[in-house]
Amino acid sequence: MKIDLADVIVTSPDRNFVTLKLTTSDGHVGLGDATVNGRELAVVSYLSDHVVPLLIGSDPMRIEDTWQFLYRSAYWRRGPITMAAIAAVDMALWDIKGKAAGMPVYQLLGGASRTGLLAYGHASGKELPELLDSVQEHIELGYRAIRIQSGVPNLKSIYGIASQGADHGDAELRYDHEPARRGEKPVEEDWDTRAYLTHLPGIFEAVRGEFGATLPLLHDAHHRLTPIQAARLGKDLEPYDLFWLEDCTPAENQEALRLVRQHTTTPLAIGEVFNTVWDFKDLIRDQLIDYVRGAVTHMGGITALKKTLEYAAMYQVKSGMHGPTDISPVGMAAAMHLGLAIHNFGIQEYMPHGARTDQVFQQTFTWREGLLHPGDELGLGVSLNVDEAGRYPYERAYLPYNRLADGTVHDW
Ligand code: EZ4
Ligand code: CO
Repeated sequence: MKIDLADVIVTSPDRNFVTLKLTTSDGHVGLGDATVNGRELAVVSYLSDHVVPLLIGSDPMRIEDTWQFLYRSAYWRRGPITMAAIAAVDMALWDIKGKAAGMPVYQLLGGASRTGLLAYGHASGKELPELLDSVQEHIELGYRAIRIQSGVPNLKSIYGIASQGADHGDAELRYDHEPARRGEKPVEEDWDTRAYLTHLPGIFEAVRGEFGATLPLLHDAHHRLTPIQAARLGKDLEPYDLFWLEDCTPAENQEALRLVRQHTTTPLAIGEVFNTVWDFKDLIRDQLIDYVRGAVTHMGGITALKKTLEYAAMYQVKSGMHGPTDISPVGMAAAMHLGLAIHNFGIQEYMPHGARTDQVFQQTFTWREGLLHPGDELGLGVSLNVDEAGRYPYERAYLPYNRLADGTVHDW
């Protein structure tokens, strides 16, 4: 069997997605997600200009060898664009191997270690009543774990608040709080760490007061804090027993987490922007985190994330794979197959895609009683309707960014 065709498909049903489609000489089709939110066309070029010519004629069964070849032969290693491109190839090859073997991918990875994947959803509100309604809605949707994001007094627009979509004229689009906005320039948002740190503990107190002590609650600080600010937040949130505090400091400096860890027992999750095991190595080895947020799409594929998670398992660190709507249905399926198979699964982030996205990508996963399951179709279980995809050409879109009151650019 050989790879005959490699197509890079860009489509923008509810948002931009980049998908690699490999077709083999035996007629098997494999799909891989290569979406990097706000920088999609860079991955398109990396794939079409540099990777596709290397794949044509090669053996699709050699997943590990292809990964090592693409990683090492480029000479220039790591980075989000490179690793998303490698991830797409890797996913597509697992998809093909599953179809050729007559099995869903999770079977190739060792089989199911559980009946389904605990998933968390995103509740948010500009003000407390809107947030409490949103938590209630998520409970009714079946979520058994819920992320809590709140507006902050005097800040107009911040990360993670779904209802702000309407403020930017996108009410009809299901961006929710996954806020890459179509347009020529990124939307500017505002930030004030002091106001946030003062406000947030009261929000958690109110949510616990309303919904009780047992519901697992999560929070994303989205890289905006210094280590000592993050340490204070972790301590202040201890009475509310968080499942995790996510991305409390910028991810580049692994050492920052040591200071946070010394001060708080609030569990820590990090790594949605990481690309390789090297970004996680010290954090795992020194037991500075509890959950690995890496996505299959951004960590170089199933092959690479599986190795990272097996390393994490030695330190009782669990998976918490990134699952916003900018991970395509193909990337989500890959996450579900991997999460079902590994022993140290923790939780899966899950936001439903929009209706147009579901028309472009036919999915076969199930969502029952708060648990996800990738289904038992062969391979990853996702197919792509190329004609439907073609109805939604790429539209320029950027993630927002932050400025402080004095105009200084801040982490978003
Ligand atoms: O901001 O996926 O935990 N989830 C997140 C996401 C990220 C977006 C960036 O593309 O932090 O909402
Ligand atoms: Co996050």
